[in-house]
Amino acid sequence: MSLIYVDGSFVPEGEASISVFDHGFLYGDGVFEGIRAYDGRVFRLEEHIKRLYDSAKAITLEIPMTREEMAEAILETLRKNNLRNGYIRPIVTRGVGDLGLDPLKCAKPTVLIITKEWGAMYGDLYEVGLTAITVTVRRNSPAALPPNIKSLNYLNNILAKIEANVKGGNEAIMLDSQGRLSEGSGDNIFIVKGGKIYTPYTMNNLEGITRDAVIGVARRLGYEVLERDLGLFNLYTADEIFVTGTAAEVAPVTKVDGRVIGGGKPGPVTLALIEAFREETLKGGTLI
Ligand code: PXG
Repeated sequence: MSLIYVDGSFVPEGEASISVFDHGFLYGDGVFEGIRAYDGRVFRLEEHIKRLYDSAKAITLEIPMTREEMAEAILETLRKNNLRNGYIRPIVTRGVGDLGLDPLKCAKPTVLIITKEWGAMYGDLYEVGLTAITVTVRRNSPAALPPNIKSLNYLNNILAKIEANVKGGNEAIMLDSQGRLSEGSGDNIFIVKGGKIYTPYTMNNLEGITRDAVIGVARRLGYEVLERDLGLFNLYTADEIFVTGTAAEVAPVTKVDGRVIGGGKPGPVTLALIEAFREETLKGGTLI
């Protein structure tokens, strides 16, 4: 059984708990990260911690430890669990309050770190490609709940995933309220057209750390990568589509809304990026 970091202590999984009055539970009032370790190295730990603290800042949540202490707590949780490959989920909630939603009633944020073994999220779909569905549920408007905040409030994404499941897809693709391409339920989206790689601006999606890493490796391989407003037409007529995320890594999409993409199999650019990203995860990183 794994050990969970709960407010500075390591607690066996079966005993790790939070209060029913915790506003993370009651209102989704909190932030989190999804991080991965590969072969004893935590991939882009500093960037994940930066995003965690930025998300917290945006919701005026003061994390009760320094970034260095957070990094050390993450590494220590991995060590305590003897994990060299796995998934890491730091969570900071507003903490215990009363039944009213006012965060001023919450005296102290709750800090949790969960770690787990984790393999390839989409199994053998990396070889054949995902079937994606563009869902009717629109991505939260940045004017209401900015998608850049990795908050505990994931219902928008879950509604998208439900719709994809119902319609027989492996992943949902979300548009924003203007019909611009936004992102998947838990990953960023890219298209390849005429040898160039395109991805939406990050106004209407989470600024993914895998997205950033993939843009970096793609440019190093010599591809032009452009941020651009994209719509359904760009999606349906793409030569290749792939999604990126800590869980998904780089995953090809070969079918969208019944349209076959790139002959129905992962294309050469996607395959090159899968390979280059894999290599990237095995070098650098923070040693556990
Ligand atoms: N968009 C959204 C909405 C996400 O939640 C990404 C993009 C990709 O970001 P990163 O930084 O991971 O490249 C995410 C991250 C899961 C799961 O269980 C999803 C994420 C992270 C960890 C687990 O589906 N999404």
